Amino acid sequence: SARGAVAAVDLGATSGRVIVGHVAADVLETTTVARFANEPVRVADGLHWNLLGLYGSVLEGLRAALRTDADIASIGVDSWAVDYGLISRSRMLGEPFHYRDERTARGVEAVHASHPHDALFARNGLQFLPFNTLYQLAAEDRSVLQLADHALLIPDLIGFWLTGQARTERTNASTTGLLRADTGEWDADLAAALGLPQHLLTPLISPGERLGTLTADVATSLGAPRTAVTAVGSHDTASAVVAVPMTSGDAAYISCGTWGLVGVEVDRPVLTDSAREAKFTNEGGVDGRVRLLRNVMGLWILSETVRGWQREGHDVELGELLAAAAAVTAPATVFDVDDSRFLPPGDMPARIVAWCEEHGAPAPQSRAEIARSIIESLAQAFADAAHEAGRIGGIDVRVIHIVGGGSLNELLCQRTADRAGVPVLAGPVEATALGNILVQARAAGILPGSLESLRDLVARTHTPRRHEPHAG
Ligand code: LFR
Repeated sequence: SARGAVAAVDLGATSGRVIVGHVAADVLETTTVARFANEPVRVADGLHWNLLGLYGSVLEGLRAALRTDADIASIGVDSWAVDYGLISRSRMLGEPFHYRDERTARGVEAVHASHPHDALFARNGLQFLPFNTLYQLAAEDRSVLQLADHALLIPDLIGFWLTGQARTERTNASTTGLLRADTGEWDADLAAALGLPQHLLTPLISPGERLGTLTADVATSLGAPRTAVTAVGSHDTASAVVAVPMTSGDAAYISCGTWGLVGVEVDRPVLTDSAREAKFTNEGGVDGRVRLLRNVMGLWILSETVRGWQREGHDVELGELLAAAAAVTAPATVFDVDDSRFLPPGDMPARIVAWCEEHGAPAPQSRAEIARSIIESLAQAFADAAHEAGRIGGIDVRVIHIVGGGSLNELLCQRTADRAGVPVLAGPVEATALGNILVQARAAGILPGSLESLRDLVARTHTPRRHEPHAG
């Protein structure tokens, strides 16, 4: 039977990796050939990604991949959503902004003046998030925007540098706010009404389609043949959902890393008032599925807390901190993790204390108590969003899958099960890369079939860890 290798480039908000997947009908094996930090940089005009640095790391990772496996059939790229680089005749006009940069507030004001959120939701089906691409574009310097030929989302920008082809992959396009939820095509009327030049938006491409092949220059620099580059679910969450080992129709999923993306998979967008009021989003999935989910703040709050302590010179290690948090016996305050004060980088413990004071709740004191309070608050938000997703999507949720980095956090998984009252199935940790690999392998003819058969392969090769719910 068919067997082959593909390379997945997966860029997260704190780190990136290049992973080679070996795939056959009963095989899904991965080797991480490169792992590198992704560190945003603040300069005079705001918070940016160091995209050229990241691209350099991607090339180095691909070199390592091609050294291990000369016969890699294809390359696929995914990353976080919404952010973009402006391109003028193949030149990038400055480093892309980070979605946590505060300039987006200006864009929200400008867009909502003519298109309030409920009017937008009817078109694009998205939860209000102040960093969605349309708000960022509305906050751009108009003279810079005038110079641009295209706005390319991060994976598409890397795909453009690798192949010379300028396309926008559909799952990630669905996070821009400029794609119609009903047709899945660009909302040209909305772009025009917001004064955004049509040519910024490049032709759409679907997961599984071939973007192109490595340019001669890139191939030479990698010492490789002109390998194919395949479009995958280039929104990392879309790839992660492909690899959630859901084997029944009663599952919710949580893709948990920097964010906790909590939802269910449905066949068509849910554009009702109740979906909008419950802060749900309809993002595009692979094979035309819809990811009905809510963005919950995620491990960002915990990792930014730990980073803050480390900056202050404290010797804090995550594993030890979580062990201490698990041992806390005093009841922990559950705070609202989705309060917008937790979005920008900064002093998280101080913000948690301020939240508690404003709400007349006891504030956690020690580092262990703070960590426990964060975990309990995330678990509660996850449990609530999973059941609400089921209610809105018409699914009776009997099991919750947690994939991504958060699946390694046993306390978080257990407390989510406890608070949701249903079992949590944890893993795989590298769901995003697996989803990227699976879609490429299917496009290369190595694997047949439906998303269900791809998920079945994940379930057979990456058995999840089961957490039964306990009362109290
Ligand atoms: C997760 C993610 C979320 C998106 C956020 C910002 O990595 O892609 O789905 O809302 O990052 O892009």
